[in-house]
Amino acid sequence: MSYQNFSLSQLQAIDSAHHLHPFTDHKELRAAGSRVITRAEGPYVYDSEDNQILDGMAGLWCVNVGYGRKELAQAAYDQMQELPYYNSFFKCSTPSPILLSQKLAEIAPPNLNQVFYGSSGSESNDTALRLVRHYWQLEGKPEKNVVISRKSAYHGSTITGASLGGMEHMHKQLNGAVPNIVHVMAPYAFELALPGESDHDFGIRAARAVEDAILEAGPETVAAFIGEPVMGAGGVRIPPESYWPEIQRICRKYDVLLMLDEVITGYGRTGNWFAAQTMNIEPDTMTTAKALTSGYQPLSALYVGDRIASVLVDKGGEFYHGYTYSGHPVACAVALKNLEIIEKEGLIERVRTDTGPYFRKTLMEQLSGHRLVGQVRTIGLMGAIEIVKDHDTRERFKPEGSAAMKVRDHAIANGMMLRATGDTMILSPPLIWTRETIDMAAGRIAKALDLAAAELGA
Ligand code: PXG
Repeated sequence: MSYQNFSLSQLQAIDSAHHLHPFTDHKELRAAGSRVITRAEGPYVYDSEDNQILDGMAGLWCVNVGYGRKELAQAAYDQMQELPYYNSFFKCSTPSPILLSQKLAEIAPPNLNQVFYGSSGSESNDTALRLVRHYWQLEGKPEKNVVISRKSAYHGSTITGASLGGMEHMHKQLNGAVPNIVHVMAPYAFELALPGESDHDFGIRAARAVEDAILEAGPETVAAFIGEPVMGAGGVRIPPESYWPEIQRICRKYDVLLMLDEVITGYGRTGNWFAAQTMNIEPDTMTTAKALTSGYQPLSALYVGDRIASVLVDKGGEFYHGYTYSGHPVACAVALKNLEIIEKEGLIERVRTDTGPYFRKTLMEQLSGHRLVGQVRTIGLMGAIEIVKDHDTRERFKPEGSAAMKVRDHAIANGMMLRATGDTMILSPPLIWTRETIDMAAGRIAKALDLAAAELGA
């Protein structure tokens, strides 16, 4: 691409004139001008001014094998040459989604053996809801169509995704969400645990909020519960160990399906292929996207459990649902190669046994005592740093989110890409990070915290 013929200010002007960005206040963006990222290699991204930035977010929770993987480019090139596109409708198929489906069944929890493809997490969550409602109709229980979700959940940005999610500001803009979706408290002990309440007790209480919602709606009307194993965009909210077993028990008791959203946690992030394995969860559907291709191609896969799949196949007739790009051959070829790289390089085991524990130890030792830090928590290679005004009382700065934004700005200026959500700093780096990369990141974040503290007068 010949963007080199354009100066940064020219690119910014064109961006402002024609490009509407996701989740962006455009007046603000256009006043400041966008940061233009032009290339990337390994764990680093580079902007148009050739600043090297260590990418603590793996793009947007997706580039698990890091940047610059020639094998993935080659897999896409080869597939494009041979067969760039053909559909999977009308009794057709193509080899790469066929082989990918087999691979996905092999790495998934035992009762998940079939997949339905889309191009994004939002699309696959739409498919999941369609399928769950269809399932209960096929079972002769059409009245079972309420879904329980959680506040602050993120399940995508289409109307279905935003409705399933629990972001109030998103609901407001919908001006009419998908009906029959109920949101209960999130398992977020840092803000919601009662004084003196143990982590275990809080986890049980947060899970019982789901049971209360089921009883309030009437179990005969509740189709499913949906949740991210670890809430990602909501702020890497890691539930207490007691939470998921209790959710599983409650779902079984009331015959409520369990829809797991592993769009962020899937493909190695928590030290296993899926968080379902890390946390021993047995879902009926499992949504995945992002790291399935390490973000090199847009692709999502909804895993459909045996219980739903067998009814769909035996009794369902035609399922009136699907996308032009369901099972896209190029995206699926890249996914296959990506999974091969993850396996060949032992990235998941490395997260589980080495870099994950080292990540936790390093962030705890170097950051958790900082005066701006209220809590550090990690699981695998994802982590959160809570920004507070007072380390002991956990009082926040006002207005909400302003302090974390300062930390973020200093971090980026010091070569460290981080994300802030509210007053929570988030890290979700590529799985190729080594102990040295973790040390480098911790040093840069500590420096950003010091600079922000000085600016905030804390
Ligand atoms: N489920 C979960 C758990 C997600 O994190 C989606 C579904 C939707 O996926 P698509 O591919 O439709 O975007 C996501 C996406 C952020 C951020 O700011 C997070 C996501 C997307 C964009 C921004 O952390 N997660």
